[in-house]
Amino acid sequence: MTKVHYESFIDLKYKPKKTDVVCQFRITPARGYTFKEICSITAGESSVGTWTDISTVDKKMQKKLAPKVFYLDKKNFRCRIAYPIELFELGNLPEVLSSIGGNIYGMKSAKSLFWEDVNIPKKMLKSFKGPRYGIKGLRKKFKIKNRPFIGTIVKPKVGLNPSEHAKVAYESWIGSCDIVKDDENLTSQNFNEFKKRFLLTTKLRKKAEKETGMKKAYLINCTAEVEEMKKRIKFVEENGGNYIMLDILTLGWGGLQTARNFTKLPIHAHRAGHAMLDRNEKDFGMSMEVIAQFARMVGVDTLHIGTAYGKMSGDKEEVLHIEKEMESEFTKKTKENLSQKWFGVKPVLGVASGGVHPGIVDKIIKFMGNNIVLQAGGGISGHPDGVIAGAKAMRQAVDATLKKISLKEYAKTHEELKKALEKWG
Ligand code: CAP
Ligand code: MG
Repeated sequence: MTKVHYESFIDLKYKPKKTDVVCQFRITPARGYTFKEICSITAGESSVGTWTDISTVDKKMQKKLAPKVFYLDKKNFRCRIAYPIELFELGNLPEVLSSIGGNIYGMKSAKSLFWEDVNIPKKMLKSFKGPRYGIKGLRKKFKIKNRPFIGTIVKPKVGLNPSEHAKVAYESWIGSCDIVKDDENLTSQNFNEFKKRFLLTTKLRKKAEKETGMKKAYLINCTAEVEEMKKRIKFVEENGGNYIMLDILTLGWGGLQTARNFTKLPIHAHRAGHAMLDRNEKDFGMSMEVIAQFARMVGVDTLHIGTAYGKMSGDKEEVLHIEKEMESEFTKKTKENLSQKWFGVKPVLGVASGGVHPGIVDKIIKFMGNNIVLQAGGGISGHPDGVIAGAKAMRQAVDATLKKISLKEYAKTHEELKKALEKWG
């Protein structure tokens, strides 16, 4: 294999400018390369460089656009690269990701390469819209002061027809869920077409709002080819919808930007497929934290971030770290992480979902706090007494936790919770 020749982008004396995009990678070199070399190659391949010297280069422009590897931690195979803002087209996230997180993943010279963290400068943040509602805006819109939001996903994921779907949603709301959402793989299949599902479910949402006196949200999945997605969002807006849902990774960042520019409704971000990118830090990928930071920058209002106690991967440390990055105005630098100042970009409400049931509600609230959506699909539709009882059991688990009463104790006087604990522990 020809050893590639990149000019060096190493400058350990360099102090990043306020306008630089700073990225942290964990990189191990393939045989024949040193750690320092692979960090420099990564900087080159993700910006202005290629595998050989070229005759066409304008030295002055090259210098202006060249990134700097300013930090090397050989022990942990960690490096930090500062990219000049001029390298990027502001307001165009697909371009930013094609640059920083594009070709580098295919380089033979890297044995593993994981994009761990990013510090996004003000200039780039402000070239995107950010969340329209964020945590405060959602609490105001749905009149939920301090407690966690309670949500469900209509189950089974797919297979119900529109009226069966609407019935499950209605029962969830009557049982005191605030939020009902479609599953990530339900869009407009023949057995459950988008418009019919939306109209029937929205009619019952309004009925449930009247009967309970509480605001209710229906997160309909508008993921589709972008022009079709826009038509569906428009239909939702024109027919009394109050929220949309998108599978942001499969839709793509460009599509998400289009939706954020197009809709006035809150956007729920499902992260289907994220684990393909972020699950194996010792391999090739990018962290859920980086994904979450870009989702906040573009402008989602709710985002799945994990539970640590449910069925999906992601331990407490990771989930908490992402939650902090979604909620805070500023996260400080550590040995393992970059700082991030958000310059007023609204906080995103984290969604704790995946194998959630009343028996783990107290643990989740204890470590994630109240600024979350506690979302249970099977944990509500699987209740022995049905959906209404399942939703009530979730609400009772939240109430018990907020009143600092143990679930076991509270179950003595709350039948639905008792049944749920008997079934799932
Ligand atoms: C949960 C869920 C969500 C996952 C996604 C599912 O259903 O609807 O898609 O939470 O994972 O299909 O599995 P259950 P994450 O409540 O029945 O488990 O939140 O980690 O992105
Ligand atoms: Mg799902």
